[in-house]
Amino acid sequence: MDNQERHIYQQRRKFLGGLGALGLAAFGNPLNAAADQNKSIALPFDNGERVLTSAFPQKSDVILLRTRPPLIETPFDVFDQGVFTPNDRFYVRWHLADIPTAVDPATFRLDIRGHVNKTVSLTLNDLLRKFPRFEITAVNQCSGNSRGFFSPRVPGGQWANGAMGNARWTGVRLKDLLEYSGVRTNAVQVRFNGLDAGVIPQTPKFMKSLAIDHALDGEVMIAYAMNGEALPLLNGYPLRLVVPGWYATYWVKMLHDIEVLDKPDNNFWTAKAYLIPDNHFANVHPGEKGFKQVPINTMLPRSFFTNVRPGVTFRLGQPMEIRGIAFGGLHGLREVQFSSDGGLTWAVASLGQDYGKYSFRQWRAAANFKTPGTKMLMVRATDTTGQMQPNNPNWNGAGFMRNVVESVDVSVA
Ligand SMILES: Nc1nc2c(c(=O)[nH]1)N[C@H]1C(S)=C(S)[C@@H](COP(=O)(O)O)O[C@H]1N2
Ligand SMILES: [Mo]
Repeated sequence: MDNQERHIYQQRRKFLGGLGALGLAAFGNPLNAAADQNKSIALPFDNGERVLTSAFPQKSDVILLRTRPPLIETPFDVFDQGVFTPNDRFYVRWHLADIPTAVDPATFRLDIRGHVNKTVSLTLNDLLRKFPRFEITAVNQCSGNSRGFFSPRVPGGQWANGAMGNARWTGVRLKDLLEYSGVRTNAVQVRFNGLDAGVIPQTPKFMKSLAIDHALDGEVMIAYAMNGEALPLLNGYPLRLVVPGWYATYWVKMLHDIEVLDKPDNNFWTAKAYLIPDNHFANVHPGEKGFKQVPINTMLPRSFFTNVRPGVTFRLGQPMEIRGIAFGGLHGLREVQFSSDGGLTWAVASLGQDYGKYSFRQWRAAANFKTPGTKMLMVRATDTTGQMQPNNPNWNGAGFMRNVVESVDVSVA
């Protein structure tokens, strides 16, 4: 067992040690947290100055984008420390401002209704006792991760690359719950609803739907734990949907209501929001109009440097380890390649432990510069279908699905 595994194992033991892990849920005034003005961080684009805050419940040293509803980003150095993103550093994104500041695990119910044979209302204990435990490691990435790098700039949360995180999710398969309730033959979609709401009643509830076959694929799950502990409130306590390989907009938090539908969901958040240009990289020209749009769906491969910052100086002739993280998106990761000469030549990076096809994976490569000057380091990932990250960035008005090859300029002296 390496250190990371041991840590997870201990966390898991702690979790298995008692249902007490699900028994927390009251916080004082968490959602109006004021920033701790002492620490700040500069994200690498114009207007990227941000405050680091520990004022939100169960969160420490995270990047504040917006207080209410919360938008908080993971500082990128966290990703150098391991492939599991700690819960207290994990990014947070909510659309609506009326978020419960406490959820009582004793009275909480998860309802399953609609086109089912029997309507059910499950307690957290039911989930723990009546259904097999299911676990998967998967990357949770916001559709708008890296939006701040779009050129020309686009409106929306100005994230750098930290609107993502990787965790081991524990809970139950959605399939098991739907089969328990009994899906009727004419079902087409399943809709998920959380406990959050807008401040005025006219605001549409945040609900997302999945096709029935997807919902029943045996991988889509309902998590009650993240990295071996109850979900932090802001990451969806007590339950959230986990949709491996799909953008996080589908990962409905504080999930309390599942409705099986016999016609396609027409609600705002499924039918009108989170649409992308209907082409592989969600790519159009600024100003382009009249193109077909479809709901955002599966994630593309990405790779990042975690131990090299732009502008650092490397010693001439001194071997250096370059490392980072990568993931395959919907399909697993096949390979990561590294270039230390601006993409003229590429070497295959070595990969760290494999925690499954939806997980982050660490990569490592060696660099040894023989000439001084400015060098461009690049990294690119290929998934198991042979799909590689593109050389040119995509663009769309919502700033979704960035996955361009990452590069960083360093100097050698
Ligand atoms: N109930 C609810 N679930 C939600 C959202 C929301 O606004 N309300 N936002 C979604 C979006 S767009 C993202 S990116 C992820 C963020 O997950 P996290 O806050 O746990 O990182 O939650 C998803 N689930
Ligand atoms: Mo998102």
